[in-house]
Amino acid sequence: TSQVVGLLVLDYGTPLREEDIMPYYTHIRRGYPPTAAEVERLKKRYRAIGGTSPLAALTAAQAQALVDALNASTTTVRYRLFTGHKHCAPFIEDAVTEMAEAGITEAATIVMAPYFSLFSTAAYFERARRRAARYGLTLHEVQAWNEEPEFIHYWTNALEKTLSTTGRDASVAVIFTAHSLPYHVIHMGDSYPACIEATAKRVAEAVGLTSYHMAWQSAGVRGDWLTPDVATVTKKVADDSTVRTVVYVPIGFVCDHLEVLYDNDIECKALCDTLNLAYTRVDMPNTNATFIEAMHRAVLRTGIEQQ
Ligand code: FEC
Repeated sequence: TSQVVGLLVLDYGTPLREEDIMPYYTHIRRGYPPTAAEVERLKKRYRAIGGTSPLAALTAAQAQALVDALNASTTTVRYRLFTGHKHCAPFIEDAVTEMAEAGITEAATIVMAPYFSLFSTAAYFERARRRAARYGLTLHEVQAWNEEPEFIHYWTNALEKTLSTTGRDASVAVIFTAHSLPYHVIHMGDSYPACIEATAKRVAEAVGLTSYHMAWQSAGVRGDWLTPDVATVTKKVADDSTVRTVVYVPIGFVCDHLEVLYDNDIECKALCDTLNLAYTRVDMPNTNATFIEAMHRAVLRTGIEQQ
């Protein structure tokens, strides 16, 4: 029988019920509780997308598709799936402990965030590594997977599909978006913005766009964040009276969740309505086979099967 290795899939996490919103938001704030008004605003956003986010179910489906693809393509090892969240239980550390208790000594680990960031992926791995050290468990980390050709293919195909319905003349503006970051993280030398811009450029070139925009979305309410933000860019796009349609491409994210379903589909759409622009958004990867293949290849690149 082949050796059993772990596949540790990590994601942001989401509140499963309305009463989970307060502890979730407090965890995001590193233990400092948000104000009542901030919690109310967040509750309203979840209610507007149907009460809860599809993030939990979609991550579970993506992780299952990934482990199935891995097991279908190897006889050297047998992958066993474990999942942990950054901001809610079971936490990253819980998942690592569960692996160790199941007798796993080697595991590949991937974050459902494709771009390396000190704030995002590095923080997930740091927590996983610290807990794994307790058990002598070896983690093979996928540091980033935005450069996987299949990842670029997914977004190229998705954008082409949307442009086949909107047309691609000067009346259509394309805005690539990703989650904003607090400005101080950028001062720490984070490569996140540059990596996202490079991936957007590769997709734009593959699609043959002559012009496109990049914007940061979903910034928090406190402090300074990356610029330009998506509202500013949308207004700038509207200044050109030939533009009638905006196509949003949330290449920073990998499934339908609050930041896309609310911040794009409700907030950006409302802004487009006031500016007399037609709102369109490309489909998120979710369990698309090309997208799952990108993660599959990234896991193999860690060398976990060459033990
Ligand atoms: O669908 C869902 O229920 C969860 C969607 C969700 C994803 C996500 C991804 C990222 N975030 C990143 C950075 C920050 C920073 C702060 C921050 C705050 C929130 C809040 C909610 C939330 N985030 Fe998030 N994020 C998601 C949800 N995020 C809810 C709290 C309310 C709000 O501020 O809007 C600000 C922390 C602070 O206030 O101190 C910074 C980054 C990503 C993409 C990478 C990743 O997934 O790890 C970066 C999905």
